[in-house]
Amino acid sequence: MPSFLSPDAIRDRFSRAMSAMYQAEVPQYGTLLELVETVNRETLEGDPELAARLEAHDDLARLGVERHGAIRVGTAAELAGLRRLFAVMGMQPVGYYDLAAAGVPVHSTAFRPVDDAALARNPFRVFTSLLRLELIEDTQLRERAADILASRQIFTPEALALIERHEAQGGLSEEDAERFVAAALETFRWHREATVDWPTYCALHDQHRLIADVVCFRGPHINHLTPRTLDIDAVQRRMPQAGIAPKAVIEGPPRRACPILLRQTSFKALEEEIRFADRQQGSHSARFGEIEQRGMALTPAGRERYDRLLATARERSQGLDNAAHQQVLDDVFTAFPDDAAQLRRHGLAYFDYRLTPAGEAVREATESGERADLAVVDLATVDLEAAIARGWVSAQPITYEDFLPVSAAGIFQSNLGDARSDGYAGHANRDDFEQALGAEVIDELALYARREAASRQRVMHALGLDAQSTEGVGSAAGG
Ligand code: OOG
Ligand code: NI
Repeated sequence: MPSFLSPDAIRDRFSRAMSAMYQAEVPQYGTLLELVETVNRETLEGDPELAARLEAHDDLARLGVERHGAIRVGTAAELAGLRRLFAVMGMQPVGYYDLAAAGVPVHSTAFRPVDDAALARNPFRVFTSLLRLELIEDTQLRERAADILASRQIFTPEALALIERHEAQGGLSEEDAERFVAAALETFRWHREATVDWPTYCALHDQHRLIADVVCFRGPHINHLTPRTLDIDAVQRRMPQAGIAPKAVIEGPPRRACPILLRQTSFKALEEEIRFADRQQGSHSARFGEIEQRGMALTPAGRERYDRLLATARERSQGLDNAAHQQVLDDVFTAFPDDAAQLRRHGLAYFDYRLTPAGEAVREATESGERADLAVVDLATVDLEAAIARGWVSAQPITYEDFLPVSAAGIFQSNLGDARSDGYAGHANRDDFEQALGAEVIDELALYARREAASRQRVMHALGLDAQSTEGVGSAAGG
């Protein structure tokens, strides 16, 4: 029996290697990491209750390693190859994001781990976009771009061989995993040399900077790596002191007592020296820095309300600075409950249920057959709500592990100074994307719903309340 290194361990090593590479190449990323670490430490010291809550639900240990990255590819074969590469690390395509409507000619998914233990270990995610060449209007240029892309290979022979070995054996040995991490890293490395001459670069760049970024280089260089902060407003405020200029506004929902979904901000892409195939010297800008603050995952009902309120706020906050923009968001989002119990009862967010120490005592009593201490309780009346009210069960919001299309478009755009902001006419095309990927993308909402249902079942079983109905509780009741 060969012994394999777990996909979680491979992912953990890979995300650390990627972070080290990016830190060496983009020093501002290192500065940002330090700032985020400082703010996180100060936030936890100032809010021991938050620290305890994160700890109790496996969210604290991962904080220091938590990152997401982003890459962009040009062809179906490249996207499918990435699916196989990320599978070695237990990362699967979750969610479909259409950015064409916001004027960015790509559609995307996020490769990420999906189960609780894997997320707790290291939730490393990579936002992966596929260029939609069909949105280039100029036929000749479109064909030229397709030809250039068709002739490149973004994976090293060693990476390909190890992906195949993983698929054939069902895993990789420790030694192979080490080699895999090093080989896979090559795909995401920055190259100072473009594969095309200067006129070709300019022609593609004139269509859209993103097209030039995807087509003119040897591979899909990682364009940012994003640490997770517990207080994005504080980091945004302190970025200039650290010598980093943040983008104008923080994307996503406003600051809340109960944070929802995802808030993000970034710093502008660097202008980097490039040598073109005709020996022309020039520059290209692609790589930037970003931070994120993650809140709770919303149910379809919660998400619908979020999308509606965000659209209203955006109409009112065009052109405003961050402070004014946040004020508008605050005002508009008063219509969204900001109390965990209410969010849960109204089925707006997903929750993870666990036994409290008091609940553990009830479980032990149940197991040993003596429920003397419960004699006063008519168990038939104890449903999940009652168990929570009795202090046997805690409900902790489930962290949102995914992305937001409107925010993602805002991040793209802040780095594409000249980008068109009017949408492309082409419609979202999930089928095409899945065809290119060679697999279906996983529905992120189904993952949260399943996780919530499993946690509910576990506590009810532990308390010997399985037979109870769970009607009216949280999101499972919604349709
Ligand atoms: C991806 C931009 C989107 C996010 O966090 O929403 C993104 C890109 O620029 O390739 O990273
Ligand atoms: Ni990002």
